[in-house]
Amino acid sequence: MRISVLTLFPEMFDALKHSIIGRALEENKFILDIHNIRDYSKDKHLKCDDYAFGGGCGMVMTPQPIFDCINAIDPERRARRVYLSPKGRRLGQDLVTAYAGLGHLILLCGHYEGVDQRVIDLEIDEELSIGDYVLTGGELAAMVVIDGIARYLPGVLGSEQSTDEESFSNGLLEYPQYTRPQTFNGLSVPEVLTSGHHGNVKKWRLEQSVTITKKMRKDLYRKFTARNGKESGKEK
Ligand code: 4H4
Repeated sequence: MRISVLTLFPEMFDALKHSIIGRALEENKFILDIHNIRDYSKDKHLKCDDYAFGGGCGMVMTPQPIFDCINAIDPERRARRVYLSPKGRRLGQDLVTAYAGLGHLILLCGHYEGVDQRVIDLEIDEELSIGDYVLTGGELAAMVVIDGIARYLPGVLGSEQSTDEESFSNGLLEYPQYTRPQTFNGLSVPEVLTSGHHGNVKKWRLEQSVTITKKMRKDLYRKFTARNGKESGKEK
């Protein structure tokens, strides 16, 4: 998979050179190319923003540099072209896994009040939001998308990690996790987890997941019980 990013601040993506994503990039598990929109500006001062027609506060990113940049990256228009924006479709596990199956994903990062609508109309397939708030730029949103996708790409998560039993994978939030020491500040690990009885561990984990989901995400809980016809686990 190739992910191409259009941004005015390419150096922000140095943050992805660390940890699991950094190793995956070094091992070519996926390709990430970062493009500076400003390199494509035909303005003599390399301007990439201007005042909004109709007035109002804030600047808008001009269409020409973005248009030329995205078409230099994807001249045959084969990539899925996504613009990070508060007006977009909400990112969820379904979209993350769908994007992970793409050959080439382009992420356009807006700034200021966003980008000129004409470049969205002409060059963008869909707008995507990571949440109902307005950020100073789309770069952090793009990194969230990249991180979420990368976890589903072959070879990125080691054999000791898996996307199988984590939050949202079965429609529930994940159960509590514990590690050594067995007692910490007077608090002990639930006995079932050290019992060696795998069936009881599995049952306890499901019960915990259902209880946590019921408490924290009624929406997910309702979908889960509707799918499973009853309350599975000893919800409190
Ligand atoms: C884009 C601000 C579009 C406002 C932006 C608009 C998010 C988000 C975000 C910098 C850019 C902001 N990106 N999820 N939330 N005029 N990006 O806030 O369309 O409202 O992804 S606008």
